[in-house]
Amino acid sequence: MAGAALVAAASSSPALGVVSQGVFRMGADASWARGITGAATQVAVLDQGFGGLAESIAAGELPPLSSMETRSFDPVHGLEGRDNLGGRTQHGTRMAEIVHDVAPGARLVLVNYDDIGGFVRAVEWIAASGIPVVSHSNSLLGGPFDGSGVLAQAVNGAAARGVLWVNSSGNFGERHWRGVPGPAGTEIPISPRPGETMAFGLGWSGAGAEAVLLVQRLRGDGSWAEVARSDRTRRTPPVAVDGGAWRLVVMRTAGAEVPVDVFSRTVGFGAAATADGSVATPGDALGSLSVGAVSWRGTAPERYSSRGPTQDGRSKPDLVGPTYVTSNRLFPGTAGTSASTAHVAGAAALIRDERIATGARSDVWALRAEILRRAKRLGDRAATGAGMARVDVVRPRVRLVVPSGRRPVVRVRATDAGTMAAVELRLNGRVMRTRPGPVLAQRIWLRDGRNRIEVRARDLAGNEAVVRRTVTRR
Ligand SMILES: [Ca+2]
Ligand SMILES: [Ca+2]
Repeated sequence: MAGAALVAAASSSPALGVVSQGVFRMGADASWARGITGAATQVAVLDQGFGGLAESIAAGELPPLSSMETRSFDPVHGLEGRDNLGGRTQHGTRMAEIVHDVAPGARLVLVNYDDIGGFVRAVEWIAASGIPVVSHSNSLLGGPFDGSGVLAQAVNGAAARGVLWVNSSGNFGERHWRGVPGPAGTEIPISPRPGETMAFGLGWSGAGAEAVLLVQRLRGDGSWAEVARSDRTRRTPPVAVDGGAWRLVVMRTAGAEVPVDVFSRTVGFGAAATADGSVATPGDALGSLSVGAVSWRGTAPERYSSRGPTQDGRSKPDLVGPTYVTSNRLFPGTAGTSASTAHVAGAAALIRDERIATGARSDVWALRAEILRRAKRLGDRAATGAGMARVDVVRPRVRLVVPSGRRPVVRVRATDAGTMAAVELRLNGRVMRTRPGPVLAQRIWLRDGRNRIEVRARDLAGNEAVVRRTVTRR
């Protein structure tokens, strides 16, 4: 079949474990082919928890502990940590596995935190340690979301000290609401399922304005009972759902009428959701390279992937990374803007190493600019920014060898340092059958008269080469 995709699944080797499909989508393997693996760059994976770490190392999906550094800013649970809802989590371990897949030579620093204070201390430690790249796949739901919040300021501070901060834009495309609530309150309908745990946050811009979010449950007599309300961090505590009917009420309590953003950790807002402006913090930070999600197979942003603009009208996310990948065979289909972010952080390590190897500037702003320049443009800029993260920006190499004598055979060869996606060969406008494989090596038997040959070769990172040649045989 002409144009057949030559790569379908994650590749696997005893030395590297399972390697994420996103590696090949970004063309990270083209860097590996030149000996660039991230060995000159430390990458901090910042998360709330690293459960399952020993199992991952034993499975060969992460380097031995002696080759990594760890640091915990969770005084209660240590590196194992807990997630936003207080549950056990392996999230950080999954993220580290992805960074390791993309940049297997990079030295990983696993850092976790419990909440806002721990986050700020972790950021300070990372910046003071001189770690050049951070992968952080988490969002805080307490605003503001205009780049001025506590987390955003911490990230900006790290960027000013030379840290390339790669952050998820968030998975809130269907879990975000925006409106101007009145003093009597505005209702947001929700339909949580029994067994779910809910948590919400809200934010607004504007001095003097205040708002509060109430989580309410329907009573037997038809009135609504308050179960939880947002605190001074503008977040509600987790609420366990054991059935019943629920709603949110957002209420202005002081100051001018301003738009208020409400985010939900788990429960969708259905038809009431507003996808625009759904970037949480610190993905809203100026100093953050914020990452949205596109499947490693596709080009369209995922519906859940948070979209810009920020509350103060800036474009975010900055780019997207591949998601729905398998980086550890026990966890197929790791998804969300989280996985995308870890891929981009790994790509940043490779691109930084390339710049160091060629003597180019490797500081945070030069690196950031090059990552955005290399990205493969996609549609829907509000969701995809500069496009899909890409390490490999070199087109496939196509060679046509035309015989000088009377031998009626043209030899065609198409190769790429990364992974080839498709090669199409046409003779006089007709697609020729080609043998699938990473390298196209084909012979074309010429007919008498004019032979129009066209070769189209596209790598998985989206670089295409088109070569046309007319050979006349008498
Ligand atoms: Ca792996
Ligand atoms: Ca290429």
